[in-house]
Amino acid sequence: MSAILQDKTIVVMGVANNRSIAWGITKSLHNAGAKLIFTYRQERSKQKLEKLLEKNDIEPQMVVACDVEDDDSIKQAFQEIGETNGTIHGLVHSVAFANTDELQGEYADTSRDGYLTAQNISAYSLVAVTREARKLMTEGGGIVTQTYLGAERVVPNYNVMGVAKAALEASVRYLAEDVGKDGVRVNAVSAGPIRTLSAKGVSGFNEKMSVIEEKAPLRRQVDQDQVGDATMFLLSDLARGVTGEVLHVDSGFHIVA
Ligand code: NDP
Ligand code: N5H
Repeated sequence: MSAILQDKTIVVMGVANNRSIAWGITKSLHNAGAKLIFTYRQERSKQKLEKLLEKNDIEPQMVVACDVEDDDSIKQAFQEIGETNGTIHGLVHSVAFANTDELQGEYADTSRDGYLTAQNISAYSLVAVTREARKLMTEGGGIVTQTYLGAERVVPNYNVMGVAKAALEASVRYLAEDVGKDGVRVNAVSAGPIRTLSAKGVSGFNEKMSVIEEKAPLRRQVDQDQVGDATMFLLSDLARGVTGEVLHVDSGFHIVA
C-alpha cells in the first residue's frame, strides 16, 4: 500500500521552532510521504526550521518568506511556489498573533488597533492565503487551520484572540463553500493547550494546561504530534467527505460541563 500522502505537495506555514504545532504537523505529513514547502516570517524562524529539517532528514521542496500581514508578500510567495512546484495539494495555516497587552484583563478594554491586528494576522490571513493557494490546487486538495476553544466559549485572557478565532472558524465555513466546487476542502483543528513559543508568558496558560489533566475525558495533555496526525488526516483522502468542520483535538475537554 502506498503512503497516505504519496505524491502530494503541501505548503506548511508557521514553524517557529521544534515546539511549534506546525512542526508536529510537518513530522506527520513527512511520515505520510508528502513533499513539503515551508513559509516563514522571521529570519530567525527560517534558521530554526532549516536546522530542524536537516536534523530530521527532511528535504524541503522550498522554503519561502511570507508575511501574512502583507498581500504582496503572500502573492509573491505563492507565485514562486507555483513557478517552482506547479500544482499543490494542501495548505497548513498555523499562524496567529495578538499583542500581549490584549491577552489579559477585560476584553472590553481591547483597543481598535489591537483588535484589527489580531483579526488581520489570525483570521483574514486564511482568506488571503486561500485565495492564492487555490490557484495552485488544480487537482483539488485540503486546507487546514488551527483554532482554539476560546472561539466558542469565554476563556479568561484569550480575549481578542477568541474573537479572531471565531472569525477564523466562520471563515473556514464560508471558504469551504467557495472552494468546494473546485474539489478543495477547508477545515480547522481546535487543539487543547500546548506549550509553544506563542503560549510562553501569556497569563493563564499553566492553569489551562492543568485543567485538561483533571477534567478532560482522556485525562492527559494534548501534544503537537496528536494535532499533527489529525491535520494529516484532514489533508488526506481519508477525509474526502469532510469540509467546513472544526475537529477538536483536546482530549475531549470541550464536551465537559
Ligand atoms: P508558534 O509560536 O510556534 O507559531 C506561531 C507562528 O505564527 C510563528 O511561526 C510565527 O512566525 C507565525 N506568525 C505570526 N505572525 C505572522 C505573520 N504576520 N506572518 C507570517 N507568520 C506569522 O505557536 P503555536 O504553534 O502555538 O501556534 C500555531 C497556531 O496554533 C496558532 O494559530 C495558534 O493560535 C494555534 N493554537 C495554539 C494552541 C496552543 O496551545 N499553543 C492551542 C490552539 C491553537 P514568526 O515566528 O516567523 O514570526
Ligand atoms: C487562554 C489561553 C491563555 C491566554 C491567551 C493566549 C493567547 C495566545 C495566542 C497568541 C497567538 C499569542 C501571541 O500572539 C503572543 C505574542 O504576543 C508574543 N509572542 C511572540 O511574538 C512570539 C515571539 C511569536 C513567535 O508568536 C507569534 N504568535 O507570532 C490560551 C491557551 C490555553 C491556548 C493557546 C496558547 C492558544 C493559541 O491560540 O495559541
